Amino acid sequence: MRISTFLSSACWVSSVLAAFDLNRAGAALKAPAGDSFASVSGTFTVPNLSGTNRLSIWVGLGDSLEQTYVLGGGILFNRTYSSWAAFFPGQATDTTSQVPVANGNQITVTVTAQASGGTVTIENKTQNRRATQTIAAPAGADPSALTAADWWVQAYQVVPGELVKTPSYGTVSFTSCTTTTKSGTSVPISNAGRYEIQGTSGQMYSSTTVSGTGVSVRRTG
Ligand SMILES: *[C@@H]1O[C@H](CO)[C@@H](O)[C@H](O)[C@H]1NC(C)=O
Ligand SMILES: *[C@@H]1O[C@H](CO)[C@@H](O)[C@H](O)[C@H]1NC(C)=O
Ligand SMILES: CC(=O)N[C@H]1CO[C@H](CO)[C@@H](O)[C@@H]1O
Repeated sequence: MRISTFLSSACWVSSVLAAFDLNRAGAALKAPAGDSFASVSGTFTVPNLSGTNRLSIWVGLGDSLEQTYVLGGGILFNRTYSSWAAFFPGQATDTTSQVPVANGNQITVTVTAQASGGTVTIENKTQNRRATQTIAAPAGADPSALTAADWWVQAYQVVPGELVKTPSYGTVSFTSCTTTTKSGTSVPISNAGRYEIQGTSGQMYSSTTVSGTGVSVRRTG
């Protein structure tokens, strides 16, 4: 799979206003100045998806709000469900054979930065299956300077050049959203900026809310 977009720094706003990203909804949290994230975690329930439109639900640590480099993992629906881990722009590893995914499963993703890369643990809590991938940082990435923690519902173009589309996902809620920074502090999720999936002519395909404990993304449009 390919995560083909970026978050422009111009998109960053406080939690009061939603920023518009072409294909992701959810939230991004900035590390305090001079600090960076050591880990991020989040739990969600896999929605009942069908049809030909694709969707991924994932948790990550990015180098900046521009997200040139992102260590993360989660699930993808592309006619069938799979699980994956990646340090983008490096190639994603398909982890489905270790952690299969089904509608209704409760999935926890934990991402940890390490000296030369990081680990992504995907756990199917419903059946107590988990797998940890250790992933080397791609060229140019600095795993000790990951300053954005993210929880995403990502849409894709089915036909390149066309508007993104999503299957009907209802509401995806990330719960137990936690972060730790290198200096050992925890940044409240309530400080996260919200993002929405927007079509090029302004249609909104999501409505994101951030609370004290989590992020909820409801499909609209
Ligand atoms: C979904 O599957 C199709 C066909 O195998 C593939 O071309 C496409 O890249 C996949 N999309 C994602 C987001 O992985
Ligand atoms: C999932 O949705 C399909 C319709 O798209 C429905 O037929 C099926 O019963 C649903 N499954 C569950 C477990 O809710
Ligand atoms: C990986 C794995 O064991 N997946 C399971 C997660 O839990 C659900 C519900 O028990 C199972 O249906 C999956 O097979």
